[in-house]
Amino acid sequence: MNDSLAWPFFDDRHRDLVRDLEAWTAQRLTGAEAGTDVELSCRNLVAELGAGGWLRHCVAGAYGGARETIDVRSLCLMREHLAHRSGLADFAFAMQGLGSGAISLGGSDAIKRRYLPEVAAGRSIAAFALSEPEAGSDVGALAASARREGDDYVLDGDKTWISNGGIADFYCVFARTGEAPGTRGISAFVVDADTPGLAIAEKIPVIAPHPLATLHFRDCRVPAANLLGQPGAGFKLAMQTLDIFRTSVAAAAIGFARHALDAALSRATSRKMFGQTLADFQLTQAALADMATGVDASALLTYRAAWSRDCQGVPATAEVAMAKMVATETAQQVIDRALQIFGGLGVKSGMAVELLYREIRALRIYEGATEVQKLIIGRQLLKDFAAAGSASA
Ligand code: COS
Repeated sequence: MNDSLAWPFFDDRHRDLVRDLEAWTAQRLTGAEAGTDVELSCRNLVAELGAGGWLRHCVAGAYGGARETIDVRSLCLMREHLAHRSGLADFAFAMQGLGSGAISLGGSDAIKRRYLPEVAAGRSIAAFALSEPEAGSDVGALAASARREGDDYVLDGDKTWISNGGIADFYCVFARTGEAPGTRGISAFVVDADTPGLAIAEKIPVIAPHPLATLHFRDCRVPAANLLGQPGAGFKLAMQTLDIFRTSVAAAAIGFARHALDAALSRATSRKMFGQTLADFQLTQAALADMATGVDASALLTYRAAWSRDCQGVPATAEVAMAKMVATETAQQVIDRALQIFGGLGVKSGMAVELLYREIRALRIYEGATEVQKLIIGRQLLKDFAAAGSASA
């Protein structure tokens, strides 16, 4: 079948990047990287990815990055490839980008110089602190506050489901500064992990382990220079960051799904049953066809969204939402189907499909649940329809 790297979304540098990453992962990601201490494993992976030069793709060129601006197609290809190999390596890579994204997009030159080269080198671990116990999908309802006192802001409130919580060296935190109600009264700040008043309240264990925590901010004082972007513009900064990284979540889902499809093909062609192999049954062939078609459809949507951003200069929010929704939902189905092809062996702890089955689930929820993506797509359609109507009237 057609190699997706030959698609017109990509340049030779993308093909070279994947080839080089493949060589690196074959040597470095042997399965041992996901040890029993997930925090330690993650720290090690960030350091390794940094030393290998891969994290340079998470930041802009002037601050230690690989290219002038973040190239979303590169991010996506890398996540697809890393996720195929190791969910934890993909996580470690992606969180460096998501966690520093608001700095790349909104930080002052001084803040960028201070944080981004360390992120790119893997010497500093980043985290994105947006969600709260009562504000997940409805970000505009967030309650954490930041009040101005002289040259500082003082933060109070709770953040939860924070990836890299507990191991991060800094957090990009979104808090209410009150310029206006709702989404127009939120600002973003970079907060060093050792700032007095910031505490890790709880580590959260999940079905596919990775560092995750609830944070408390109590009279947590940060310099006003740590403000990212304009006061009151934090919601838009969060959404712009997610426009980049949601596309890469779709790519990670494709990596998981491709891994499951490879495993299913290998199992189907080797498993003997009723005097033939599993792959000889038309039912199996139909399942494989559905899986492969779903993976390709997901990849086409994902790389269209990435290409739109890189080459058309548009945020492509609705296209990103389509990609995230379809790729994560499809990957769940593909992995479930692969597990079924493995039969009882599929649910045995430690089997690749069993790991993938646990790994994929959160992607349909984090960085905007499928239902939020539908809302974004539906609203954009109605907006376009109204604009077309008023233009033709
Ligand atoms: N880029 C730039 N600006 C954006 C934007 C984007 N992608 N999306 C929305 N905005 C702007 C809007 O244009 C609007 O601007 P004005 O105030 O100037 O009119 C403002 O932001 C508010 O937008 P909107 O009215 O759409 O906000 P809602 O409160 O209705 O929220 C959703 C919209 C639900 C889409 C948003 O809250 C969301 O994405 N929720 C999921 C959050 C999430 O992913 N959480 C996971 C965190 S990481 S694990």
